[in-house]
Amino acid sequence: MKYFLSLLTFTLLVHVLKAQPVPAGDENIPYLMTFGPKAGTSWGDDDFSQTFFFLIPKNFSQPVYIRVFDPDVSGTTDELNGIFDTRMTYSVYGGRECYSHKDAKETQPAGNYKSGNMLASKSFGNQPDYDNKWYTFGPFNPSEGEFVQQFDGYIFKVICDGVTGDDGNLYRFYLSTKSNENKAVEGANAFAYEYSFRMHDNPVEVSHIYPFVDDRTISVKLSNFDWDADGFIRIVSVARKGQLSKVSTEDNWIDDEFAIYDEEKNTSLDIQFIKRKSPAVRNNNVVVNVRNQYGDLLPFYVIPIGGVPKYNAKIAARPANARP
Ligand SMILES: [Ca+2]
Ligand SMILES: [Ca+2]
Ligand SMILES: [Ca+2]
Ligand SMILES: [Ca+2]
Repeated sequence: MKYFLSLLTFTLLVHVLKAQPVPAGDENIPYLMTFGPKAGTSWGDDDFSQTFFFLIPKNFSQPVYIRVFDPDVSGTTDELNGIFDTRMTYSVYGGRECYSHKDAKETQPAGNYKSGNMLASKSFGNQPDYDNKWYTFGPFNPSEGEFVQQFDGYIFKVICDGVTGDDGNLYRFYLSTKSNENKAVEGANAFAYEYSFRMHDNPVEVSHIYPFVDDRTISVKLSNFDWDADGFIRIVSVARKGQLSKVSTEDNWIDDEFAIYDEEKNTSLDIQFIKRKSPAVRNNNVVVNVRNQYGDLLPFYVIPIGGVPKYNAKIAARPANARP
């Protein structure tokens, strides 16, 4: 029994270290969520589109694959509205400006948000043969992405757009070195500037999003959409023990602005999404973004930069803009 337990622990540990799903382990977010465009926004998606960026370190030269779990809109994972009559298109972009174009880094699917070269695209609807299964895009040579100096690596963009219908598509990604299984790309990461996701149904589960605060940031505006009557949203950081944020209710946005402490620069914030204990809120879809004082969006890395921030009581927190 003891041997079995240690083997189990070891297996879990290896799994965690090797895992590179999107959403990732520390986020504890069950699924990304995108609705068909005929759905009312009260279902929890404000714009029927989700963009994710995948970052591959410069020195990684093997081909990569971008895999989608449950790409279809049917079955038990997805959110039924009447009958399943929804189509989603997933498109992979690389090349010049796939990341660096300003429209690619905004929250709305507007302007040239599909910038760059389309490398692959596929639509899925009510297709039970893809239910709870993986679909694989690729192989892609890392150099087909856009080289971005700031990241010292190549970036690919994946957009999931609701094309027709009114049902909710739940899905996940995995950046893999293999076409038929999930094998992590060493040193890779993924990030989004707006996160549309599904909360757990189980009230004990806490989901997390980790915006990275760079050294230019002196204040942020955290916005959330369609929180329903769920629990509360709390911000933890190296200098913040647990600050409650404002929560939206049904079908609306709410903003919460607060100053950044000097000690939080070049660290990630931990935005915690804590469920109401009773009665449990089920099928809660939420959208979140964070902007700095210039209106620029903060990236949410699935593997938080600097690790998950831990509050340190010894840090004498002062607002960044209070320093001479
Ligand atoms: Ca429907
Ligand atoms: Ca499905
Ligand atoms: Ca799905
Ligand atoms: Ca909701």
